[in-house]
Amino acid sequence: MTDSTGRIILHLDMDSFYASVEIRKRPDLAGKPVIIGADPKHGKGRGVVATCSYKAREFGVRSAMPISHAYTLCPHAVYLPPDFPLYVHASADVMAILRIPGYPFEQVSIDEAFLDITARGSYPEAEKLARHLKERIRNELGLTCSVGIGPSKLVAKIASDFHKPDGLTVVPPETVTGFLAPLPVRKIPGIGQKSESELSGLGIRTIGDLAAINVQVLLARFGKGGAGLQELALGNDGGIVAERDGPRSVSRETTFEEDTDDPRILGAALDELVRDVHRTLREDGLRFRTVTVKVRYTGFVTKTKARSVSHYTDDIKTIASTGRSLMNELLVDRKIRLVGLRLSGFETRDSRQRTLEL
Ligand code: DCP
Ligand code: MG
Repeated sequence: MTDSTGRIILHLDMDSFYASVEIRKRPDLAGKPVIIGADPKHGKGRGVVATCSYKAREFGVRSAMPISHAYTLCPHAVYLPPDFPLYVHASADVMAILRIPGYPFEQVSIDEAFLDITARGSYPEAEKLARHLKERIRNELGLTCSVGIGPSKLVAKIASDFHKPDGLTVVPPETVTGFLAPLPVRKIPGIGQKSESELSGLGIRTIGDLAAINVQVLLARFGKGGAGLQELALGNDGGIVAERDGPRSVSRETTFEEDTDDPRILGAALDELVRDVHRTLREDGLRFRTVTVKVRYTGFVTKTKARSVSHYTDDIKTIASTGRSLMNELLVDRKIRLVGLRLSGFETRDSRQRTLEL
């Protein structure tokens, strides 16, 4: 296991990222409910919410909610379609501020990154750096973010989410247990609805409950993974901050105007997604090994299936045939609302090196 003693990790996550970038472009929208996502079509729209401003969240609107539901909660909001190139550009500006020579850096998504700032020497010094970064992002980019600092990536990430928006939460090692204990287990990244309800069945609701339970109970319920779960509850994830070699996945999805089980419509939609992800793959010079297909059925139940091929490739025929066979496996006696396609398992600099050495 990685020795994580004495590390100081910073996690930064932009506030309502897509919405904030749109509001920066149109200051008249400041303070208003702004929802980025599919066209709501006066409540008949079919897609989902990508994100929304904090004002819109006061009405209960959330990421990934059907846009039609958002419309019933907040019909008077300003609805905007996503402008991905604009967000990618803004993201690059943020990451440029965060790449500081001497501090290991890891971007995890379009709007979040870790920095290993152990070299700052102390938590007060780490906090000063966090304030400085927040100020630069505000002054130079006109955007706000939330920052968490702690002795592991896990604690830093939970801390950045603790006071949003525009938050700064510092959790020195001696306060980790007390900080985590009252939080629901769901706050641990990777614990989803399913694990949450399984844990709840064991009487475990908070991270403190999970930390305190006899590990044998967890081992009996979850097998070997049980001990790992308890380590997470203690704030230990063993992960290091390391630059990633490009994106971790490329994905696209499409929501149908009407739920369908017509194989021609489904096939055509998949073909378009194949062309789309393949274009991005080529533009970014990536080669993948894993194809994942996601299908959302009428009623919002969502299933995914993934398959890895034996060699790294950027071949469109491989994407198409693997995608087709995965989709066929997902066809049941039920209409489909959405189809998604994701490529992942990209070749890294390391794996390329290994290939050359063979
Ligand atoms: N996003 C998306 N669909 C989702 C979740 C997120 O398209 N289901 C996009 C839009 C978000 C961006 O990714 O702006 C970053 O995701 P976050 O989870 O960090 O959400 P926000 O930055 O929007 O809000 P928060 O202030 O809660 O971080
Ligand atoms: Mg964010």
